[in-house]
Amino acid sequence: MCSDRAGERESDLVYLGLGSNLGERDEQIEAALAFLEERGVGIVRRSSLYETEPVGYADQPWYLNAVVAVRTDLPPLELLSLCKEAERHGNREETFRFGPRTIDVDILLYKGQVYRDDDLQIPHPRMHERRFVLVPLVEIAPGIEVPGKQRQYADILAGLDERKKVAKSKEHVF
Ligand code: PH2
Ligand code: MG
Ligand code: MG
Repeated sequence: MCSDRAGERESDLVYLGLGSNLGERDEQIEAALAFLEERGVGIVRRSSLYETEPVGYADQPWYLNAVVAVRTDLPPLELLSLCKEAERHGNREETFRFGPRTIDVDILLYKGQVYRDDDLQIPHPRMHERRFVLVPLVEIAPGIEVPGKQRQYADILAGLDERKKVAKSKEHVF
């Protein structure tokens, strides 16, 4: 795990966001990553785990969030299906938009490409306004750019108004 290949650029990889705010949060993130790895998704880099204040709907427990860089040959929609399978495997139950969940696995970026259809939008449509995504992303990919734009996510993060708390977890380490 976590092997780098010579000449591979940050933008050649796929970035997934993971989040959990119900149950054993760190174990559920681990289990989702193991599930993906067992099905051939190669984890190249993983961020620290972060304790994050809920965004979108405040009255719910704090989340653990992380971002991983992965290598996969799966096209976007097949990867999306696999992420959903990992969520079902993690006993995710549908609640409501922005509501609590045992595990959430989102495709953030896919090989520097833009992808849009009814079921999937890449880049993830809200990632650029969320510190709980951008802080771990920039930790593992400091130079990563918005697909098709010469704009770094690190700069977007620096200029973000959203002030929800995001702190490296001392309790939970990968
Ligand atoms: N996910 C949401 C809604 N709000 N807040 C934090 N801090 N972390 C999340 O992963 C998160 C959220 C819906 O996907
Ligand atoms: Mg999400
Ligand atoms: Mg999701």
